[in-house]
Amino acid sequence: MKSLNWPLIISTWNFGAKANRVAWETLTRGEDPLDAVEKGINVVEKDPDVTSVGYGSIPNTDGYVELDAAIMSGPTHKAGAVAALKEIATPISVARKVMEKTNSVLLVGDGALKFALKNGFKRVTLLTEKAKEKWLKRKNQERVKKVDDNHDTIGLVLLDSRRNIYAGCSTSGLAVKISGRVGDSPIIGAGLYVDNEIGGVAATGTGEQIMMFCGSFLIVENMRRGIPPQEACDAVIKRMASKGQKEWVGFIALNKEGQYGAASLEKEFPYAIYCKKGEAIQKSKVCE
Ligand code: SD4
Repeated sequence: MKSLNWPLIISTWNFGAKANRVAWETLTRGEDPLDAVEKGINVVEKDPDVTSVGYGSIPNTDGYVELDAAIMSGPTHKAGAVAALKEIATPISVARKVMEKTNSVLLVGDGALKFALKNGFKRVTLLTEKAKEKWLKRKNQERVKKVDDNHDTIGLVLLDSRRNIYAGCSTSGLAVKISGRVGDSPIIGAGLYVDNEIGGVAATGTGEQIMMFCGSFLIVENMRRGIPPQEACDAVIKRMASKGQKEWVGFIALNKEGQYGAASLEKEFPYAIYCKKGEAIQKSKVCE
């Protein structure tokens, strides 16, 4: 291969740029690539101005912030996830502990909180005044369908210098979701998926639709057939559209050669890339 396009990191949305920077610094310090994924995502989780991930997120119908997150390691083909987790600001870190310290993949609700506390995580009040105001405004509206920056998942896919692939995602889900609702993000194969021989994918958008198509898994399987990441994403969006699915979704994908792409339904979304050449924000390809 002529140009060695790795390490390479891609992340969803504009806030992905902050996550990428920290992930890149962590990686280039020689730390574990999983630390890079986790620390990158932590930055977005801890940012109170991001009201769709971690601390400061918009709560569910009952006024509680419930968080979903997952992490997956290519070399071990292991994953960990948490769903409907309350009172912990960094669910990606809890997901990693699930992966590394248990034989389980997914812990939910009270069990996930109990596990987090047992592993040294501190309880915090996740609801901020800003998020509460937004919640009050939206509470009586129908679920917001349009794409906006306040309402989305951080998904990060990383190809390291050894060409191993890792991915993580974290979200509070759809704003003002029904209490107990879990989206795609903690579901392996939906919100994210990694096959270390092929590539990695992460999703954003309406989780119900992503889950019903096993979206991230399907894109990796397309790439397995030799389809480049961009076309692999396009094909899944088109399949959704062909079945009359109209809720907004988006995917980012990265393969083992360091090729990447992103596609979304009807409306573009920004995603952030970071590699040796520098960093950039790009727009997803819109498919219908
Ligand atoms: C979910 N996929 O829970 C997440 C939310 C999201 O744009 O990314 N919304 O369905």
